[in-house]
Amino acid sequence: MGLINLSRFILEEQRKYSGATGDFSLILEQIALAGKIISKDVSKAGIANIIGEADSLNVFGERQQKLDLFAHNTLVYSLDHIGKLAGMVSEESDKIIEIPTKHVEGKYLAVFDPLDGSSNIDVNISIGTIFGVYKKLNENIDGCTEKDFLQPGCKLICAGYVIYGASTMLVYSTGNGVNGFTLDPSLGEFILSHSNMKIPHSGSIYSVNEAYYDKWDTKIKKYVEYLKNFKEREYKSRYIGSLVSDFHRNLLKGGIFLYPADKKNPDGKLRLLYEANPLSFIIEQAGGKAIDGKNDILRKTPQSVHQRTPLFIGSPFEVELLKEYMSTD
Ligand code: AHM
Ligand code: MG
Repeated sequence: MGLINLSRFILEEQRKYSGATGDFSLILEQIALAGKIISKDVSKAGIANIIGEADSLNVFGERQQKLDLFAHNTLVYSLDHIGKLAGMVSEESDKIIEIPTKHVEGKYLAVFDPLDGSSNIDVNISIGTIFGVYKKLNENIDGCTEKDFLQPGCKLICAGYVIYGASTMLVYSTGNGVNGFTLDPSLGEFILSHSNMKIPHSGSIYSVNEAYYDKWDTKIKKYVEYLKNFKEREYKSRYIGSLVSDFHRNLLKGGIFLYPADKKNPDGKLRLLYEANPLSFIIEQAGGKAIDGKNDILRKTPQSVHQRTPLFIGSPFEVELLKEYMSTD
């Protein structure tokens, strides 16, 4: 059988659903295009004199890196003119991104973290783009407000990520399983390389920033200690500090990623809308679980577009165990 490139895969998937208009496929194709452009620039970060901090701070007061801004602009530029979106939310913009009046509006909403793990850019470590697509709740009203984006993750129509690692991969789901595509640089095409991805029921990796141990709740401390002393399996600690990279490794190998609330970050660090939700959508589609300690991430209704959440995500066994620890006194 020949290679299956992303466009072919999208088209074949679309044909399975009568009534599919192809609207949504164009959004995905454009995100893939943005991923290729970002990948090209990330891969020459060391030589292109584009490493370094830009002057501005993002909405959280964190210093933005030049590649963050480039990735943000690339995604917006790839998506704002196609007539399929009513607005976008990006980690790099405090305000909702509206569709310029010269372009036609559509019925979908996109959310993204353009370049996650950005502190790893200038040390040549894998980083990624995380994205999600929702349908606008009321298609009869033009434009969009913050309220339109405050939908729980279970309402996502599509979610995915692009990882810029040893190779560039795009992994996505539209709610019918998870598929991964590897960028063939000689063709400039994403080729299906990981079909119907499933996370192992249990795995030997736990990923958490253990330097924050003293700031954790006792329950988290006890859970991590339990994993370390687990008799039936020897757990390994693996933490890159790039969510997409840590997530991708655990999806393939099994285990758990934890970013708990702590004394410094009482709501956790990661963002619900464009970090936790898309990855939780993927993990559930791959047979895994994602919780905030108590509730499923995908069932949380966001209160604001840049809301943070604690995140525990990975194999069912490790996440269920964590849930038990969190529910005991
Ligand atoms: P960013 O969106 O500013 O890049 O921050 C998110 C990143 C995640 O990729 C990663 O999981 C986390 O921050 C690491 O945080 P810490 O350095 O506190 O462990
Ligand atoms: Mg981020």
